[in-house]
Formats: sequence, structure tokens, C-alpha cells
Amino acid sequence: MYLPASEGHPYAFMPETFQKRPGLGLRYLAAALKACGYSVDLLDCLFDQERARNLADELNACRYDLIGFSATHASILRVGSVVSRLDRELYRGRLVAGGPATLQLDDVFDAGIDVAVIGEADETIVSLVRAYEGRTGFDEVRGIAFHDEFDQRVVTPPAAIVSPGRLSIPDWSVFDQLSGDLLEISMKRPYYVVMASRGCPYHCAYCVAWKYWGSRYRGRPVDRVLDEVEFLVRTRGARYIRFLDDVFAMRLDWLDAFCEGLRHRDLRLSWGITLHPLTFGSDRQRAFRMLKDSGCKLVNYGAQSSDPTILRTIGRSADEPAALREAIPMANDMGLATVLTYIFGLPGDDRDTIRGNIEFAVAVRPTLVDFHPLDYLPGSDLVDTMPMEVRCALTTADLSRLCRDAFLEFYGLRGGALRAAWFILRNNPEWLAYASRAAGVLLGLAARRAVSPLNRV
Ligand code: B12
Ligand SMILES: C[S@@+](CC[C@H](N)C(=O)[O-])C[C@H]1O[C@@H](n2cnc3c(N)ncnc32)[C@H](O)[C@@H]1O
Ligand code: SF4
Repeated sequence: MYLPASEGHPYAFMPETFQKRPGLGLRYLAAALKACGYSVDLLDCLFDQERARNLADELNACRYDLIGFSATHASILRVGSVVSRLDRELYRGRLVAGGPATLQLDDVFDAGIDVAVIGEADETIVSLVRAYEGRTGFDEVRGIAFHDEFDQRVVTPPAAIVSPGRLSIPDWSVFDQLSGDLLEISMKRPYYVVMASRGCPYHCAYCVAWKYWGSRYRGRPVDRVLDEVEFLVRTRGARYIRFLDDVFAMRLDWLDAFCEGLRHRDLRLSWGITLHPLTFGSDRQRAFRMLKDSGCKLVNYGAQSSDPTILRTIGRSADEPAALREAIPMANDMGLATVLTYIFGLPGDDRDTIRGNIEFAVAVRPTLVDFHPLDYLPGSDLVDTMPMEVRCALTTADLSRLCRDAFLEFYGLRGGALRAAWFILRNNPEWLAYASRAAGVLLGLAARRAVSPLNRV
């Protein structure tokens, strides 16, 4: 099952209200298990606080043989609270967890989990279920951690990397038609997600993607990705696909074949991607043209900072701002929506460097910009190996205020809202209908808060 971030986790309302990107990992696991004849229920509460609160009752009633939680550092406490209300006799030894939270095994076991599956689990999950059936020993399953009969922690050798060509099509039999990321102004419904590669070759100090998935970029064969897209379009009615790759299409020949394949198969859909500022280098113009001509509507870049010293400290390149200065106007001119994301509170950040980020964004004019505070991720170099002295001196409250002020300045005073509105009206007016529904939810939340007795304390 998927759970929302733990109650009180900062910014949890963002994914729950706006960024309803359906989870993908468990759908791969469901497909792998079903292909071996096991029956699987996917309980998706990623954006459903209410159901998550009552989940233990649901699980106790269903009497499953095995329960698997997908967890991040943000949701692992929530896993613990569900586990604490499960029928202990029924579920003793049968609780499994996977996902990036397994970078912190202590927290996973503190949550009451019996077996942690570390890293990609598309093949490990089947081996683990076979161990539960008594067909092999648990110590023969690679890529897991558990406690033996002497309560000693056993961590088995890492599982072999799953060959990108062997991944099956995720199981989408459970799907919420209201899925979609409102921060993606090009999005349409039905909105699906696909991952065309695994692994990230960059080594950003604040991020765990490369630690968790490994630094070797593993692009999936073009035809397999096209088969998945075709399935989503023809069988599930997908009108928009968000590619979740940390960096989409590291190789131009891959992109060329992919875009050509979309046209050849006559797959008319809109899609969006994430790029790194240095992606495509001097071939950028050609790459943007291919993207645009084959339905890509939005490119999102992690800008992180415009300060060269900060960029170097966090393991990025000081050449990135110059690359973005070229890329953003080029993509804008071709009619792609452009998004820059900034992190406030990186090592070396102060009010001046943060001002520098705002000025940079105003100057290069992306369609959207996102300013958000740094999240200290367990497992990242910033948390695990870099000295505390490098950390930014601004407080969490300062950073939240600075993000809010940056939004107000970029979208209000400096005209960003008008530019975004113009893009939406020209390219995707149906976004307004999606947004008005979310605005209703937000107003409801605000009203409930206003009348809550807590406000009168
Ligand atoms: C899309 C995405 C989202 C989406 C969907 C999340 C989801 N759970 O699928 C949304 C927008 C909701 C989201 C929200 C958040 N996210 Co996010 N997200 C991603 C992103 C970009 C892709 C996830 C994905 O689909 N990967 C591909 C699939 C195939 O992998 P997977 O889901 O991890 O599953 C595989 C394995 O992990 C494993 N597995 C996963 N679950 C389970 C469960 C069991 C039982 C087993 C056996 C195995 C297993 O098997 C799967 C197949 O191999 C990742 C970055 C990345 N590269 O993964 C960040 C990432 C997961 N997010 C991250 C963060 C920080 C967040 C937020 C806290 C952001 C915020 N401030 O709100 C929230 C947390 C929400 C929550 N409920 O916990 C971090 C997690 C760091 C950590 N140490 O936990 C990541 C790694 C990015 C980063 N900066 O490093 N996110
Ligand atoms: C999964 S990353 C993909 C971006 C792209 N790979 C790049 O870096 O150019 C999406 C965004 O999440 C944000 N992010 C990653 N780790 C973060 C952290 N520890 N705290 C805050 N934001 C983070 C960054 O702004 C990043 O651009
Ligand atoms: S921030 Fe982006 S480029 Fe850097 S390691 Fe994470 S996913 Fe890779």
C-alpha cells in the first residue's frame, strides 16, 4: 500500500492537493506478482488521509497473507502508526516495506516492519514471496534485511540490477481518474506516469535518487517504453503521460528513436519530462524540436541555485546557470512550457544568494518556477557525510517565508502569473477546470481551519 506523508510533515498538502501523481513502483510489483499467479490488492492512499487513518481496520478485516508498505522518509512514521493498530497475532512476521525509506533501516524496523526490501524490487518481491512459502530460506533472497531468530539483523547481498529490458508493464487496474499534477500546466486527464530509465549519473549532495537507484543510467529499450505508452493510450485512454525519469533521455539517439516511434505508432498524446540543465548540450535546439513535434508540452529543470559556489558545493556544475540562460528562452520560443525548481537553504545560501535565484528566474522567464525549502534527506551526502558547519544558517521558518515571498514576487510583482495564465489560455484551457476543483478543496480546508476550535486556543 501507499500512504500519504506522516501527519504534520511540512508541505504534505502539496502532493495531496496539487501533485496527485499516481505511484508507479507498487504497480510494477503487482504486475510481477500477478504474472506468477499471486493475487494482489493495491491499496492506494497516497493522497487519501481519511482512508489512511482507518487503514488498519481495513487490513485487519481482509486477513492478507502479506502486507507491503511503500515508504519514504516522509511516510515511515505513518507506516508505524498503521502497524501499531494491526492485529498482531494475524500479521506477526508478515509486514514488508520497500522504497527510499529503506535507506534508514533503523526507522523501518522501529516502525514495526519485519522485512525491508532494499532498492528496486521487481524481481526480489517474487523471491521474497517464495521464501514466505518456504520454497527457499530468507537468507537466500538478495536485497533484503530482517532479524534472525537471535534477533540479529541480517542484510543479504544486494540484488542484481534488474535488466531494463525485462521490466513488465505496470498493473494499472487500480487507478484514480482524478490523478494529475496541477503544477504541470500542460496536464490533461486521464494522467499516467511512466519511467523510461532508472539511475542518475549526477551526484547531488542533497538528493538520494542516485544513492537509491545507483549512478549508472539505465535507459529502457525504446520499443518497450513505446509498448507501455501504447498500452496506456489505447487501453487506458491516457491523454497525458508524465515521465518520472530523474533525467529524461540522456542520449539523443534514444530520444530520436522514441519520438519517431510515437509518430510511427500514431500515438497522439501530450507529455512532460524532467531534464538536467546540461542535458543535450550543443544539440539542444534539435532535441527541443523533436520533443515539441512529438507531443511533449513541458520541460522541467532542476535549477537548484544560480550561485556557482553553491552549485559546486552541492556537487553540481557552475556551468548550469549559463546552460539554462540558453535553454529556457529556446524552449519558450518553441512553445514548450518551462519549469525551474529552486531549493532554498542549500549550503552557502543566505538572503543574497536567494535574491540571486529570484533575479535569475525573472531574467530567464520560465513559464513556471518553484521555490521550496531544502529537505534534509537521510541517506544523502548532505546528511550522512558533509560536516554540519556547511549547513545554511537560515531557520526553517525563515526559509518558508523566503519561499512564500519569492513566489509572491515572481508571480505577482514581476508578472509571472500573467505569463503562466497566457500560456494556459493559449495551450491548455482545460487546466482551469481542474484547478477550480482544487481551489474548491483548498477553500474548504481553509474554512474548516477557520472554524476549528484549535484556532481559538
Ligand atoms: C514521483 C515521485 C513522487 C510522487 C509519487 C510518490 C510515490 N510514492 O510514488 C509524489 C508527488 C506524490 C511524491 C511525493 C513526495 N516525494 Co517523491 N519522488 C517521486 C520520484 C521522482 C519518482 C518515484 C517513482 O515512481 N520511482 C519509480 C518507481 C519504479 O520506483 P519506486 O516507487 O521507488 O518503487 C520501486 C522500489 O523503490 C521498490 N519499492 C517501492 N515501494 C515498495 C514497497 C514494497 C513492499 C517493496 C517490497 C518494494 C517497494 O520497488 C519498486 C520497483 O522497483 C522519486 C525519485 C526517484 N527517482 O524515485 C521521488 C522521491 C521518492 N520523493 C522524495 C520525496 C522527499 C518526496 C516528498 C517528501 C516531497 C514533499 N516534500 O512532499 C513526498 C513524500 C510523499 C509520501 N507519501 O511519502 C524522495 C524520497 C527521499 C527519501 N529518503 O525517502 C525521492 C527519492 C526524490 C529525492 N529527492 O531524492 N514523490
Ligand atoms: C527528482 S529531482 C529531478 C531534477 C533533475 N534531476 C535535476 O536535478 O536537474 C526534482 C526536484 O526535487 C527537488 N529536490 C531533490 N532533493 C531535494 C531535497 N533534499 N530538498 C528539497 N528539494 C529537493 C529538486 O529541486 C529537484 O530539482
Ligand atoms: S537532483 Fe536530479 S540530477 Fe541531482 S542526483 Fe537528484 S535526480 Fe540526479
